[in-house]
Amino acid sequence: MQEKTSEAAKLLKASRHPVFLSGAGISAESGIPTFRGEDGLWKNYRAEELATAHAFQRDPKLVWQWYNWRRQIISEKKPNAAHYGVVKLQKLIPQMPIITQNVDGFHKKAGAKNVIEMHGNIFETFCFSCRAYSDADTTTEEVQKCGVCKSGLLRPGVVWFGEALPVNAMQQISIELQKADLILVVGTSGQVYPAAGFASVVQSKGGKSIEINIEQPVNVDLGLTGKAGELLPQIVEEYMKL
Ligand code: BV8
Repeated sequence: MQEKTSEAAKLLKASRHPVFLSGAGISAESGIPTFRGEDGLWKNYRAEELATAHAFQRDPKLVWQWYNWRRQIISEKKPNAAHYGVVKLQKLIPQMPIITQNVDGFHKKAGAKNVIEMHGNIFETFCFSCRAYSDADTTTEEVQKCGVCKSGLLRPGVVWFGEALPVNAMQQISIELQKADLILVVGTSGQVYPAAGFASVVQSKGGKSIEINIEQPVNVDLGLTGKAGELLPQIVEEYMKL
């Protein structure tokens, strides 16, 4: 595998503007369940039953408590070697933005800069009706009323299925993808759009794609099969030899 991590380092070194894209797999070694894996979140729940505005309107308490359960898990865990590997890589390639589908906040927690949390952050909360952000306690069992409009219910600050992504995040991402000549994709099943289409945007402009996944990556210029927590630090090591 050293040959591949060295090849990845060379591609990164030769790149003028690489972008980094992560999914739930980069937090797997922190002990946070992914969505579609063997022990994934969606194994016991259906995304449509929980991660949608309709689900929240139908049963706000169920959805709120599901996010409480996930926040509890995340707050007991910490970033892993993969997150710290990306921070080291970004120190070597400061122009590399980190686009993440994850809502756990672990890239920022590990010290990464220029992080675009395209699906929001599970520890943020805003009002379902007036959309005012709230710093209310997110550990309560009960769904809380908005302190601004007094009528709406507070919801997690994440992007649900069927919801548009934050405008500023999408604007930033399109600027980065236009400049990108390489994309490094780590720990995503590539099932969720628009993130799942980012690699083909870069490739369609003649850019290169590298992917790290425990399952063999396909349709990429360079695929590394293995754990992000092992491979990312190895790529950094190889990069520093160049
Ligand atoms: C939108 C927040 C439009 C909530 C999430 C085409 C174009 C546009 C939209 C669509 C489209 N087709 C369908 C859609 C709709 C939909 C969609 O994509 N549906 C899918 C299911 C087909 N998309 C949307 O609704 C998006 N909105 O496009 O809006 C619009 C415009 C205007 C007006 C209205 C609407 C919004 C999508 C956001 C959904 N929210 N999360 C929450 O977290 O509860 S998505 C959710 O899935 C998470 O954010 C997660 O990050 C994301 C993707 O999953 P992955 O990260 O890939 O995780 P997964 O478990 O699947 O895979 C983990 C991978 O890691 C695996 O491959 C595994 O092998 C690997 N792995 C495991 N361990 C390791 C590892 N790899 C390396 N090392 C390890 N140790």
